[in-house]
This record gives sequence, C-alpha cells and structure tokens, in this order.
Amino acid sequence: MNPQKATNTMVSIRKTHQKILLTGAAGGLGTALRPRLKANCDVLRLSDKLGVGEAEAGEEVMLADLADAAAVNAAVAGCDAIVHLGGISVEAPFEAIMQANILGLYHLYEAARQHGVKRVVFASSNHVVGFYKQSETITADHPPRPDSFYGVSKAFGEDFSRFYFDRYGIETACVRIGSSFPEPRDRRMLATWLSYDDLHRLISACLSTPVLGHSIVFGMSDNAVTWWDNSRARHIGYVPEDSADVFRDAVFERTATPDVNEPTAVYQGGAFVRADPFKNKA
Ligand code: NAI
Ligand code: 15L
Repeated sequence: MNPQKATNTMVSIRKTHQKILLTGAAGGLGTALRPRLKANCDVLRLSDKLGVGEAEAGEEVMLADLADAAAVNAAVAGCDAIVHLGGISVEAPFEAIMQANILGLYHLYEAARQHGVKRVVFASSNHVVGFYKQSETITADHPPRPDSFYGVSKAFGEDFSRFYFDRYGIETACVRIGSSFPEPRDRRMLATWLSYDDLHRLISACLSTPVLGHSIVFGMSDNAVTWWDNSRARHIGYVPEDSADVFRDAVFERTATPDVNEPTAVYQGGAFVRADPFKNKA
C-alpha cells in the first residue's frame, strides 16, 4: 500500500449539515456533485433556473432564477449551508453576467443573512487571475487580474462575500476552480485540472473545517505542473488524491504544441483572455 495514499484517504467526508442548498444543480458540476454531496447532509436541496428532474431520496427541489430575489430567498430558507455553483460559467455579455453572477450573488447573501446561514462555498474561478502568466506561481494574496467580464464577476463575488463575512459573520470559501471536467481536455488543463472527486473533497473540507473565515483556495488536483500555491489555505485541510499527470501522455499525443507567443498560451486564463463577450449578442 502507498503510505501517502493511506494518509490521504483518512481525510473522510463527514455529514456536517442538516440541509445544504446546491445552486447550479442542473449544470456540469451540479450534476457531478449531486450524488456526492448527499454524504455531507441529511437533505440536499437542489436549485437551478433549469429543471433538475424529480427529487430522489434525501433530496428536495426548489427552482429559482438567481435574478429573482423572492425565489432565491425561498430557496435559502431552512438551509444551514450553501454550495453556490449557479450562474453564467463562461464569458458572456455583461448584462447577462450582471443578472446571474452579480445581482444573483447579492440576492443569495441577503437571503443567507436573513435566514441565518453561516457558511457558503462559492464557486469562484481561476479567471479571477487569468491575466497572470503561466510562468508565474501565485498565491491567494496576489491581487486579482481578471481576464473577462466573467472573471470580473467572480472577483466581485470574492469581495462581496468578504464584506458579508466582515459585516455579518457569514463564512465563505471562495474556491477558484481550475478546470473541473472528467479529464483534462488540453495541455493547459494538465495544470488546471480538478477531478470531480477532488472537487467534492475540497468542498467537504470547506464545509467541515472548524474555522473557515473568509478564505480563497485554488481548486486543483495534485498536478505536477501548477501555477497556484495553496499555502494560504492550509486551515481548510484539503488534500487532493487525484492528478492530471495520469492523462499527460495521452493529452500530448492528441494536441499540437502551442505557440508560446500566443496570448492563450502565455496567460493562465487560456482561451478566456481572447474570448469575445459580444459574439452572441443580438
Ligand atoms: P454550468 O454552466 O454547467 O452550470 C451552471 C448552472 O447555473 C447551469 O445549470 C445554469 O442553468 C445555472 N444558472 C445560470 N444562470 C442562472 C440563473 N440566473 N439562475 C439560476 N441558475 C442559473 O457550469 P459548471 O461547469 O457546472 O460550473 C459550476 C460553477 O462553477 C459556475 O459558477 C462556474 O462559474 C464555476 N466554475 C466551473 C469551472 C469548471 O471547470 N467546470 C471552473 C471554474 C469555475
Ligand atoms: C471556468 O471558469 C469555466 O466555468 C469552465 O467552463 C472552464 O472553462 C474553466 O474555467 C477553465 O478555465 O478551464
């Protein structure tokens, strides 16, 4: 047996909450976390603006558009923690991002304040710092350098949740998720990849650490190549068990060598640094 692995698996997933609200439950990560997060609570309340199907055992469904304050308030009522994944997850016109990611976040935290919810895990993004170079290693103390309207909205979420911690004592983990998909899709994701199981481990650590405060943590697996130093988040107790490295050879074989002068290869944000928010605008 690998002793390192044996140590890691001792960081167990615990039931720490009675009812957790999962927003964005219809999305890619919501779908992956839906079965996993049931281990963390008695009841998992699923919310999204889209349908999530019928509630299964240990679940409730309460749909809400984040732009609708009353609907969000009802979704939050009765929960004792929130895992907030809902919102626009790519670059888009500012007006759309403003409704879902900025106004929506205000509605969520106001509801949390009114209903006494004391802990939130907020799906932030690596695009808060997408204009740092891939040749740099950064910590959570580096100032934001967003690469898109989307990244700016996540930076807003980090500041907004800090205010609700300082003013109202609501603890938040801002998880700057790298790339959480079944496998790394390209060479950049060999650095940014976060497996679904490690995402669940990280969220579980955020939910169960005794004192969370307001924390920023990079959401990545144990990848050999990394641009992010999580030493400011040791108190969360996240120990990744997966690694993009097992996909390395296959990714190199199926992808071309990038032009190192191309911005998408220079900056950590990859394609987001060139994304056109107006592309799909009427
Ligand atoms: P996704 O786009 O698949 O899911 C987002 C969900 O939010 C969707 O089901 C959508 O219907 C819902 N949503 C959008 N606008 C809404 C609104 N106004 N009201 C209520 N629900 C709304 O995205 P994914 O990949 O599941 O990501 C989840 C979260 O994690 C997002 O906040 C994203 O920004 C963040 N994230 C994800 C990463 C990844 O690699 N998958 C990387 C970094 C951050
Ligand atoms: C994100 O923030 C996006 O939500 C996700 O779809 C990926 O593009 C990811 O970042 C990434 O940087 O790979």
